[in-house]
Amino acid sequence: LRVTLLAGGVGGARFTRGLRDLLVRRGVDAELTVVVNTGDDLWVDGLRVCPDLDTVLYTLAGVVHPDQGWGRQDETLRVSAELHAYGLGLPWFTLGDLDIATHVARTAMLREGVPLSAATARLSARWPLGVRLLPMSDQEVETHVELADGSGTVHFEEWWVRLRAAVPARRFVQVGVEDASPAPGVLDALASADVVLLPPSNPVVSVGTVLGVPGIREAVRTTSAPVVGVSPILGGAPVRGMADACLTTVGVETSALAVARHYGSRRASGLLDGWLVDDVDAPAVAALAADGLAARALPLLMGDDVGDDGRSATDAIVLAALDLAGVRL
Ligand code: GDP
Ligand code: FO1
Ligand code: CA
Repeated sequence: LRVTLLAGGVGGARFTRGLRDLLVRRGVDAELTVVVNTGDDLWVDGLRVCPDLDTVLYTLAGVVHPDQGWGRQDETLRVSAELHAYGLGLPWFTLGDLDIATHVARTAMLREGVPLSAATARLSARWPLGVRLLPMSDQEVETHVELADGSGTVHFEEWWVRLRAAVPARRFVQVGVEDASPAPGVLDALASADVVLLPPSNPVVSVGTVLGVPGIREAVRTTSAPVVGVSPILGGAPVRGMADACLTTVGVETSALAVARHYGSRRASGLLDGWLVDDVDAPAVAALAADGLAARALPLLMGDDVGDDGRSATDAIVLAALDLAGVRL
């Protein structure tokens, strides 16, 4: 079973981990590929930091900080403290010691001319991930945010982390995207997939950014595989983070139905064949069916506690997504 996912950070990472673990437990021979957003990437003191790639990497490796959802568990901040003493670092962006080692390793490879996709493969090789991690592109693409109050433009991470998305965004700009191309393996992973999944990820600055790389949207549209997404919006609000602020900027209502319509039904030159919504959004199912989308409502909070049926909430979401795609395990 070949499954290709388009993902951002925490939501995409947790879903992919659940999918991988379920397929392993059921003995399904699977080839999983995650195409990860790199629009959040930034340079800090000469180091290339790739928040979403690292979140997926650490989550699949089992070394992610469990509460934060990003960064390493058992992290220390000695290097950052030393950098701050030199007047370096970003006061609003926490980089732990173990995490910095990843950025040093990656940057060393990039400076030798190794493309990001190959550097990511080498970082991944350290752990038995059971998933192929691909950056959306080897070229640098950065999401910048034009502030609505006219005070200027900031990097997406500064808007999200320092400003907590509290200053409305007028526009998101994907700097460098026109000159970017999909990383090696991305188009093939979409074309040759049996199933394409959009896990719960930010529809604008994670999945939207991946789809913005020339060629990727078309590859999702034209793959022979069914394309099924999981709503990151439950009952009119994101589960975590400020995706509502991002949706407002692009003129999309913060609802499971509006996000599905934003992606569009493949029958109407959109991307989706199926869409999972939470039980609280069950009334959207009929509206989605009228749009030509297979939809189902079930609890969409990804929890790992196992119930009486031996399944976790994440397992049930993964199984429902595969089921909508016509794969019964
Ligand atoms: P980020 O890069 O860390 O912000 O992560 P993503 O791009 O993967 O986006 C996270 C999105 O996933 C947010 O919009 C959340 O609302 C959503 N999300 C997080 N946890 C859950 C969950 O348990 N269930 C669902 N359905 N969505 C979730
Ligand atoms: N998120 C924060 O809220 N605060 C941080 O200081 C922070 C640092 C950070 C460092 C490395 C990394 O890989 C991720 C980091 N994140 C941090 C998480 C992350 O960048 C954002 O939550 C997402 O990119 C938003 O989509
Ligand atoms: Ca992110």
